[in-house]
Amino acid sequence: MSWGYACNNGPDKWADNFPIANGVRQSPIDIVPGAASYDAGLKPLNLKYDPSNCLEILNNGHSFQVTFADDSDSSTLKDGPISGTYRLKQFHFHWGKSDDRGCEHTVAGTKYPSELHLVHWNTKYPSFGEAASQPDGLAVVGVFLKIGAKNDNLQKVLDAFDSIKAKGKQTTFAGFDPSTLLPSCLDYWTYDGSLTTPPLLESVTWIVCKEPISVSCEQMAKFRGLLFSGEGEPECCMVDNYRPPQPLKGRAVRASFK
Ligand code: E5Z
Ligand code: ZN
Repeated sequence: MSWGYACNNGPDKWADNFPIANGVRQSPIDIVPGAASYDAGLKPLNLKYDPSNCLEILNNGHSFQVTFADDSDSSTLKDGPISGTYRLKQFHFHWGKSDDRGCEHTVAGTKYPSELHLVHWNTKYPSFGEAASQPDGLAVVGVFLKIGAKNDNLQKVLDAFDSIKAKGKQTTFAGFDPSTLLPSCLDYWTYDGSLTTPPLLESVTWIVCKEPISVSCEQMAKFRGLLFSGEGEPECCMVDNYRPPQPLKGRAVRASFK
């Protein structure tokens, strides 16, 4: 059986096939702001995204992702806690069945209804696939979503959902600027972690933004209309596709802000 988010194949079962689930730098974590240390040496994030790199939107059966052309340095993350140049590969979200849960990271136990992940890979490696198994291979920017005003930039993504309802469906999605999904303040926490889905590789420098972006209840309902299931299979709504916080195991969490 392949991994998922149900009782029989969900986060509690992942260690059966991916023993690294019990590793030393697993994600997500509960971020305790009072226990994070301000590091004056942490630089501001330097994000430059070219909307013409945006290619397609895909329901992969675990989430949906928007994929970018990553064969040049035109959409990159630099500075912040990392060295060198990381290219944007894709962004995706995790969310809950109801508005009281759905994020992966939590902040002193506080849960948000969703979390956005912008996934970048270190160009000192030849490809995303090779970077994904290196300790400094990936950098993921996490952004919390909180219930509030309708998000008109996010709506452009949601408007494509009719074409990707079932697992395996994809459609072209051109010209979208992912920087329109970032909060106005880019203060962040950072720590060394992992992919939050199998293969759970311990290759991610996590950069979690302090400031959430807004999403309306109606928009959250649209996320929950996607399906884990493929066309022709019994319909199973895509909800609760998040991993709960994992043990910190002595890791440092640093803050870019006081
Ligand atoms: N939720 S997340 O941001 O931590 C995240 C980001 C990216 C992935 C998973 C979770 C992801 N998964 C695909 C499988 C993978 O990219 O990571 N494979 C890596 C090795 C590989 C050849 C890929 N080898 N191609
Ligand atoms: Zn993710």
